[in-house]
This record gives sequence, C-alpha cells and structure tokens, in this order.
Amino acid sequence: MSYDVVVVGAGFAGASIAYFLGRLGVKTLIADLKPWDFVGSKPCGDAVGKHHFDELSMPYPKGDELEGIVKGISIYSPSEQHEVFVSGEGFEIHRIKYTQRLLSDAISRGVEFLGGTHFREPIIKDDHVVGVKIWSGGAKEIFSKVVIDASGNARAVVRFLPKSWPVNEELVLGDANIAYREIRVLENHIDNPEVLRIYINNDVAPGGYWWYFPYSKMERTVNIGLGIRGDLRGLHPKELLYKHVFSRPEFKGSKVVESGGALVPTRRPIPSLVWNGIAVIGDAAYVVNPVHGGGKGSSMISAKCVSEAIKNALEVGSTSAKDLWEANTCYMIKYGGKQGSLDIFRYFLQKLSNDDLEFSISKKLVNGNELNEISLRGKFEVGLVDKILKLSSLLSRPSLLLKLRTVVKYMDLIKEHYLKYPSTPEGLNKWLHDLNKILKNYHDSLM
Ligand code: FDA
Ligand code: GRG
Repeated sequence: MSYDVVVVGAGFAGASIAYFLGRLGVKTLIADLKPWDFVGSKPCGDAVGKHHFDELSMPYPKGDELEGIVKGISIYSPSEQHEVFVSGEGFEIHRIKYTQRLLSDAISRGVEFLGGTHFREPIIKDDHVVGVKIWSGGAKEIFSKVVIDASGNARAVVRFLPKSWPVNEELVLGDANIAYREIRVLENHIDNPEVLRIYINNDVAPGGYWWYFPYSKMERTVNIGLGIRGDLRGLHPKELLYKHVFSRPEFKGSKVVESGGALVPTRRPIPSLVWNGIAVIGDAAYVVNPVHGGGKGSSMISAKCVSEAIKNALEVGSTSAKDLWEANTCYMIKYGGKQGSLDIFRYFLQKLSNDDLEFSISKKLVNGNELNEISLRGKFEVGLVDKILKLSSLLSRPSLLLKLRTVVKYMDLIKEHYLKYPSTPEGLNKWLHDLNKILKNYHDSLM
C-alpha cells in the first residue's frame, strides 16, 4: 500500500492537516489508536481563539460542535481580590464532534481514515523516512512520500529518528505543564458564562494556573482544571485541584461528567517541523502558546504550513528537508517567533512570587488590552515598557523593575532571531547555536 502522505494521530492537529490535505487533493491516509467514535477525545479546556479560524479559513464550530461562546478572559490575582479583563472572541469547542467534522470533510475528498491502529515504527531508507509499520488487526507496512507525526505528547514517530535530526528534540519537564481537568455540572447557575476565568496563585498552581471555563451553551456546565510546572516532584494537579478548588461551596453537589489530565508543552517550537520525508505538527512539535498553554490554534497553523509545503514538494517530486523547508519559514514567521518570545516571558512569570503577582495585577501594571497585545504579538510595546517602568519605580519595586527590563530585552532579541530563521536547512545549525547562546545569556542573567 502506498500514499503521498501518512498522518499518525487524528487529534486536533492530525484532523486539521487531513482537512487541508483533502482540500489540496493529496493522497492521504490518517491513522489513530482511537476508533472513530473517540477520535479527538482529549483532556482539554476546549477554548480556542476565533481569530485562528478566520486567519486559516477553517470552518467555525457550529451546532453541537460549539459548546460555548467566549467574549473574554478574567485573570485573577492570588488573593482573587483583583482582576484584569482581556477582551477577545473565542469558542468552547466540542473536541470529538469538531475533530470528526474535519475528518469527515477530508474523507469526502478522498482521505482514508484508519481507526484502532497502532503506529509502531517508521521505515527509514537512505536517511529518508519512507513509510510506517503499523498494527491494524495485524502487522502492516505502508509506504509514503511523507510521514506526519501528529501523535501529540507520544511523539510516536520522531522519537525513533536519529538525535541529529532536528525534528527529534526531547521535551524537558521544566518546559511543560502537567494539567488535569474535570467537566462538571453545577447545582447553581453560572454568572457571565461567556467569560473564561484564570486564577494565578503559586500556592495553588505553582508554575501554572487553575481555570474555570464555562460552556455558555450548556446551562451550569463548566470545565475546571489546574496545571503546574512539569518538574515539581511530589505535587499532583488533581490533588491540588481537589484541595484548593473543589473544596469551595460552589462545587457542592456538582456532578463530574468527564475527567483526565495530560502534559502540555510550554516552550518554543522544535527547531524544525520537517526533515527528509517527515513532518511534525501539534503538540509533537511543541507548537503551544508557552504562557497560556493553548495549543489548538497553533496546531491548526502548523497543519496549514506543513500541508502547503507538502503540496509544493510533491509538485517538484522531492520530499527532502530542503524541499519541505517552507513549512518552517511559514510557521516560524506566523507563530514560532511569538512562541520563542513568550517562552522568555513564561520563564519570568514562573519565577514571580505571589506577592509580585498580587502587586502587578492590583496596580494594573499591564491592563487587559496590553495583555492582549503581548499575547497576540509576543512583544511589549515601547510605550508599555515605559509605563511599567514608571509605575514600578514610583511604587519602589526595584528588583521587579530590573528583571522586567531584562525580560523585555530578551523577548525582543528572540523575536528578531526568529525573523532570521534560515531559508534552507544548511543555515539551521548556526541559527540554533545563536538561539541557544541568547537563551543561556537570558537564563544566566535572571538567576
Ligand atoms: P492530541 O494529543 O490531541 O492527538 C494525538 C493523537 O495521536 C491522539 O488521538 C492519539 O490517540 C494519537 N496517537 C498517539 N500515539 C499514537 C500511536 N502510536 N499510533 C496511532 N495514534 C497515536 N489548548 C487550547 O487551545 N485550549 C485549551 O483550552 C486547552 N486546554 C488544555 C487543557 C489540558 C488539561 C491539556 C492537557 C491541554 C490543553 N490544551 C488546550 C492543549 C491542547 O489540548 C493541545 O495542544 C492539542 O489538543 C494538541 O493536539 P494534537 O493533535 O497535537 O495532540
Ligand atoms: C496551565 C499551562 C497550562 C495549561 C492549561 C487551559 C489551558 C491549558 C489552556 C487554555 C488556553 C486559553 C486561555 C485559551 C483561551 C482561548 C482564547 C480566547 C485565547 C486567546 O488567546 P490567543 O488566541 O492565543 O490570542 P494564541 O496564542 O492561540 O494566538
């Protein structure tokens, strides 16, 4: 059996690329461990920014694929006495139904779906991935011009590849969150169900946050979860959620509809989304917003960039790293640079004490619009830096002030560096070397 493309994993990223490849008329097979009825099921807060669908011409979730409308996010200080409201449109999306919608569209255009299928290992020939070994009611070999790893945190394909291939960079747990969530039906009505709530508190969720995301289309139903930095031994997000959150009176008598947890990569993307005969998208490529941990929008961006690069590579008749490379230049410009710079910000945020967080939110060092700008562009505008510097010096927080200066400088440096992402694979080693130097200098200066 042979295809142009085999996609391993039919989660949000895999289903998105199947959707794009179907529309590009590329002969594709997509396989997942899960049977059809469960594809797309994944512990998630289910929130996605609307702008992603507009920018990528993806269909909005509709009917029962849409569980809630989002009008903005309230971010609460550790005491919960102060909040910043970030206005922005989004959706609470039904993970299974929307994934099935994308896959159905792809199938109607000739993409083949194989459920209940276990990817076992890649087939590599002359330094090129040429196919996959799978178990699907029996051992099978399938050949293809490109294999796409969309297997999420399993990184089921790339982890078999040589370490010298830049698609195989391991995740360090300090660069991840471990997150757990439950979907619950409450006894009482939820106020402002179109506003998502994020609570930052180092005692409750060290290195992360806990969230309360109502499904506005489903009366009294809410997605509540908690994420902590991945390398904090002895702490468990489920235990913290039960201890600090579900013990509150508002959850008394609530019914658990669904529960589960998983790892969230919260770092810059892997150095390259493609190599010879292989592409990586979604969580397997660490394409997640490092500050808020949302990865659905960026999964779709990585899928779009990779699908177009594959289409063009197939046209020239070669799927080498060089011929697939435009996937990188597309992704790194659209989102990778923002991830790189927000990774710098994330590291700073994770070092702040509850006292610093309370101070920053209560004194409104950054308001909602400004936070939105930082989140959208991965950048502090010059006027904002001046404002914060003035406010913090007036209010005498010299250590915070000094650190923030460093953070802003390195966020800009990283952003500029991603703009210089190499146009061919030959430039990658030098670019990576320089990136690691910037990161080392930053970490040393924040010690
Ligand atoms: P995903 O894990 O969804 O899919 C991978 C697929 O590969 C699975 O279907 C799996 O079965 C399959 N697979 C794995 N190994 C295989 C093998 N060997 N053979 C065959 N198939 C295999 N993001 C966001 O935008 N908004 C949010 O609110 C949240 N909230 C959130 C909460 C929690 C608790 C977590 C853990 C994560 C989030 N995220 C999020 C992140 C978001 O869920 C994540 O970025 C995307 O779902 C990633 O989609 P992928 O398709 O890459 O991986
Ligand atoms: C605790 C790190 C950690 C992970 C938990 C709950 C969760 C994972 C992620 C939720 C992400 C989130 C807040 C989504 C809200 C949706 C929304 C309207 C986001 C607006 O942000 P965008 O769209 O961000 O500007 P991106 O980076 O996707 O463009």
